[in-house]
Amino acid sequence: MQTVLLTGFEPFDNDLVNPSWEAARQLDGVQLGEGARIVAHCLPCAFATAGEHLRRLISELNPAMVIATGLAPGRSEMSIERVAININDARIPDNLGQQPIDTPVVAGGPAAYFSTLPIKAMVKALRDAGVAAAVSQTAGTFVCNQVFYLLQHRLVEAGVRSGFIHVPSAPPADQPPLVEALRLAVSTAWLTETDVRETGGQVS
Ligand code: PCA
Repeated sequence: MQTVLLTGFEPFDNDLVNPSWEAARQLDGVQLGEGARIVAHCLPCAFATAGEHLRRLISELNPAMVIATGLAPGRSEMSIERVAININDARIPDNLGQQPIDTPVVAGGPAAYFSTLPIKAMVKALRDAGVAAAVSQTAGTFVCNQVFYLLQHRLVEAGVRSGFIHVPSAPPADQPPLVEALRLAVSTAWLTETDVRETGGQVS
């Protein structure tokens, strides 16, 4: 049985819950086809500890795919992230009170990494199911981008597909619940070998 590691984040910025973890934890143990199942874990929202937590999970679980998720306050759609950048620039302190400004995620690392998930197929599957979704060209410069960058830095050469999804605070009332949207995004990622060719671009 293969493992798809799915992470969410603990609450931050004085919130009491983080919808990314509320959705991810409900998918713990869910089967993806015959050969794989989701294992869900929560990451701390702290620059100093999130990466180490993730590194430990990856070495313990040896996952065949990793999808990290976090909350994007103010966004109203599922954001399938395309790119992680090598910069920390925190607008607010993290949960340990740290607020790095313009520091690299990995000193000397490449400027950016791309998601290795089938991001267009994921957006299409979500939209077909009535979920507002889009390719996002930036995962920000806070802890989510840091985790996304560290994930890609570690796994791109290992050939393990990985990426990041930002979830909205709450989907509009006429849309499927977040947990169903996340289940669909994860299963599409797992089951899609070759991404679909469909624009996810923006002019501005
Ligand atoms: N969102 C933050 C960090 C944790 C989370 O859920 C971010 O977008 O960086």
